[in-house]
Amino acid sequence: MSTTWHVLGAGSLGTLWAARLARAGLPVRLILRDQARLQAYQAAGGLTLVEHGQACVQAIAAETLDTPTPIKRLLVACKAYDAAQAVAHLAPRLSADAELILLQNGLGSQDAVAAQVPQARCIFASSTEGAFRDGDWRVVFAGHGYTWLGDVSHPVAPPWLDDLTHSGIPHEWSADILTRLWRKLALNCAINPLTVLHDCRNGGLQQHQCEVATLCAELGELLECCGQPAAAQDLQQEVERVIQATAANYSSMHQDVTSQRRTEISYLLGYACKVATRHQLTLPHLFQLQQRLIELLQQRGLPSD
Ligand code: NAD
Ligand code: KPL
Repeated sequence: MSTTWHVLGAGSLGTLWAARLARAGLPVRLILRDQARLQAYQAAGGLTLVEHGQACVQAIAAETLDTPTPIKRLLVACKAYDAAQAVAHLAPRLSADAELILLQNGLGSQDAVAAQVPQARCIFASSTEGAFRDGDWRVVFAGHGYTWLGDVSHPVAPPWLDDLTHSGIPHEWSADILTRLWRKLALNCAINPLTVLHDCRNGGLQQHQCEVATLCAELGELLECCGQPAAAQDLQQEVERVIQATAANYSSMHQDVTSQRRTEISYLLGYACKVATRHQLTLPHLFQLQQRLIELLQQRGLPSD
């Protein structure tokens, strides 16, 4: 009997995973905030996955945070700023051998979650897949990509990676998951805040090459200083490549600001600046970028943390 995949955070990425796992015949349960959300979900008749323009409804089982049954495998798909609190709520339900898979972008939230559940194995993930919701309980699979998973304190891959293979979730076990997360963080720091400040698509940054290059140099210095030289390698070239490859897209932070949603700034640029301060590094452009972004968020009435 397969272990049930409990999915905490029935948003874009969580439902994308849930829909594919359930489609492969694996046991999945969505964990919703409260009874009202559960009733709304049940009234909708399930979850709709839209892939290649085709919509498919699946009646995936759901429960609330307060359901008393134990949890052995938990996919945490909340935003970085919600993850630790949401997991703390579920801590009493976790079995002694529980495993958590943390899908959060950026850094900082993973340690905050792990601190809530010291007995559990926490597996970090970094994903280049893309999904968005185009309605309640509907998710659109927008960008095919890859998910790397790894465990900083235990290098052996878990056997349930086979579930991902059977579900068609492209993935790889990574011995250097922190390097992957740092590299993605650096890319996001070099691109996302500037797209917000210049109010442009990613491709618009081709008009701001000097600013991008200066940030890449400072981010490279930070990565070297905190023991991540591999994440610093050819950073500027990769940032330029991503800008070109995603020129027509708005960055996720730009989309959040446009939609008046809270950003994950504290787990991206905020985290980078915090680590730089800890290492007493002088990175004036990075700190100035953070200050400009915070001011813009405050002007828009959005949280700046
Ligand atoms: P989302 O906002 O669509 O989904 C998060 C969900 O968590 C929401 O439905 C929210 O209601 C729920 N939630 C928050 N607190 C909760 C609680 N206490 N109990 C129950 N549910 C709770 O976010 P997303 O876009 O799926 O992103 C999740 C994470 O994955 C982020 O860190 C993001 O950066 C990362 N990520 C997303 C994508 C993507 O394409 N969406 C791609 C790569 C990485
Ligand atoms: O991950 C991204 C995002 O928008 O969050 C890219 C496309 C790499 C830009 O930083």
